[in-house]
Parts: sequence; structure tokens; C-alpha cells
Amino acid sequence: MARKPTEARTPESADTPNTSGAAAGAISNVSRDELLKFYRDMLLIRRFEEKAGQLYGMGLIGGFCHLYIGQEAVVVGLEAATKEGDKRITSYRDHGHMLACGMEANGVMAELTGRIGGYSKGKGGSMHMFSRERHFYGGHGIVGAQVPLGAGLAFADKYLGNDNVTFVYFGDGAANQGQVYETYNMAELWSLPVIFVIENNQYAMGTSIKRSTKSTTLFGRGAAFGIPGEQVDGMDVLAVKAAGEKAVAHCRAGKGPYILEVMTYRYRGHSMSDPAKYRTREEVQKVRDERDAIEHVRELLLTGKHATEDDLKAIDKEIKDIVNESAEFSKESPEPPLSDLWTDIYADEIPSHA
Ligand SMILES: Cc1ncc(C[n+]2csc(CCOP(=O)(O)OP(=O)(O)O)c2C)c(N)n1
Ligand SMILES: [Mg+2]
Repeated sequence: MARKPTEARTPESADTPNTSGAAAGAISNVSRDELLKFYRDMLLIRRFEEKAGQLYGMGLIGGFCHLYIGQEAVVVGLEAATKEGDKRITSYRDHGHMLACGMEANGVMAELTGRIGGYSKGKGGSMHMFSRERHFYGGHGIVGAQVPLGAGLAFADKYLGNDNVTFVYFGDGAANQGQVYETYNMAELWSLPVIFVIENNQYAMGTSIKRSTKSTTLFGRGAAFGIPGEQVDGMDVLAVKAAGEKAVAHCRAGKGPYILEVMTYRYRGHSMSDPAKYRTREEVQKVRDERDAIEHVRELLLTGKHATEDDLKAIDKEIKDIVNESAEFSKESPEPPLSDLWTDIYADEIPSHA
């Protein structure tokens, strides 16, 4: 890999204060255990998505399916900056977000395959999964729709007087939606504790960002509303975490919203039916070879002697077992009965926030 590896802190130095600037590149704000966790969490997303791709190919997953392969460091880095109670909401490219916030691989895979053991009892599929327990609010197929909804989640927390923060994830394409700017205006006006995370993977379906806007520095658009923000290397999980911590501190201090434009790349097509004619194989291969986020952490672990090849092999096996188990669970879980067509349409109870 071409880039200069960032340094990991050893367990002995784990109490040293973090003196790094957010998103500054070389960062040393991580312990060995956390680095191993990053490796494990990113690998789980990648292997899970590879398996989902296989099951889709076998006809076991129907409908839409948008894989997150390549973008793993974004959500894993930001989750490291959260505390219990924080909320997240995202688009249809959502499997990674669910796994990163602690939802079970079994439940996510079973939902993809339309089985009763899934998070939406097999009735939602890839784009419509939720977990109130893990504060995950979807899963939204309409581009940009999650942005005002996310501001609403943050409004609820502000109204209730707690210090929770909401992470609203959306893409570079969604950043051209009008509702994003209406939301920016109100979020800043009301000082809502919301972090707008633009996952800039440089494409919106087959349209490169260079063809969709002349204003390609997306975080900078917040300035029109008084919202601060910054660009982050989304292939460097440590840089993402540091930027996330800075944004979270801003929100928890009551200073209102913050924008993180996380520069990333998706290796697979937009969805499972993508002709891939809008970019070259060489372009994709170059990012894989030179910027891959998992390889980066792997190298940090090995060169810093924080783990051996055998340690990493053991983690690889552990992840493979979890993913295989989720596929087995999904095949064994039954399809929902026809009578379920008439359930879960209206809420049976009014949620209490006391
Ligand atoms: C309102 C709306 N317009 C168009 C679409 C079709 N569509 C689905 S995904 C997508 C591209 C969005 O790209 P981006 O926001 O960059 O997210 P990414 O897929 O790269 O994660 C489009 C145009 C849609 N689902 N909703
Ligand atoms: Mg995009």
C-alpha cells in the first residue's frame, strides 16, 4: 500500500491525551484493542456484504440490494465517537450502519432474504430495517428523505433535554436535494444536535460528482447557513474517528449541527443491477490497491507489532463463522405467513419517551 501508515498507540500509552487534530492524516489516538476492534468491525461488514452479494446471485435475496463494500471505515470510525443513546439514520446503503451499531448479523441477513427472523420480520428487506433498541432509524429508499427525518430525531432529543446526538448519513448525490438545505436552515436555527455525514463516494448511481455539480466541496455548502464542517479521509478509520469526536463535542456542547464530508469510494456497483459503464476497472482497482481501509488497519497492526498474522487469521475465521451462521440462519428461518400482510401497519402502542 502506497500511503504512509498512521501510528497506533500501544496499550502502555493508551492514557496519553489525544493531541491530534481531527482529520489531519497522521493520528495516534487509538489503543491496540481499539485498532483490533476497527479491523474486526470493518471486516464483518465486508464479509457480510460479500455473502449478501452471493445470496443475491443465488436468488435468495430479492428486490433492491446496495452494498457498502469499500466504505466500511466511515461508519466504523464514526460509531467509535458515539455513546449509548445516540441515534443514526441513513439511506438504502444501510447494512454496514446496522452492523456497526450493534445489530445482529443474523437479523440483518434474514431480513435481506425476506424471512421472519429478520429485523422487520421479513417484510422490509434491504432498505427498510429499524432497531429502536440500537437507535437505528432506517433504511430509506427515497434519496435525501432521511435528512429532515434525522433533524426531527435530533429535535426530539433537544426537546427532551438530553445530550444525545443524531448521525444523519447521506450521499454526494443526495447532497443536491432541496430538502437537505431546508433542513440545514432549521437545524442551525434551532441549534439541533445533529451531525450531517455526507458519504462522498464520488458517484450517484452512474453519475460522477463532476457531472452533477460545480460546487464539489460539499461540506462548504453549510456555510450559507452558518454550519461548520470539514472534509475527512474516509479510507482512514482513525481520521474518521477523530473528526467524529470533534463533531460530537460541538453538538453535545449545544453549538448546533456539524457537517462531515467523508471522502470514500464504493468498490461494487450502485446496486446489484449496475452495468458499471461509467468508470474504469482500473479506477476501482487503484483505490483497492492504494487506499483500502481494512488493509490500512491490517498494516498498522502488523507493522506496529500489535498483532501477528496468526492473530489476524483467527479474527478472519471468527468473522467468517458469524457471516456463514447468518446465511444458515436466514435459510432456515421461515417466510412470514400471508396473515402477516395485515400486521405492523399501524403502531399498537404510543411510544413513551419519559
Ligand atoms: C428522490 C429520489 N430520486 C431518485 C432516486 C433514484 N436513486 C436511487 S439512489 C440514487 C443515487 C444517490 O446517490 P448518492 O446520494 O451519492 O448515494 P450512494 O448511492 O452513492 O450511496 C438515485 C438517483 C430515488 N431513490 N429517490
Ligand atoms: Mg454517492
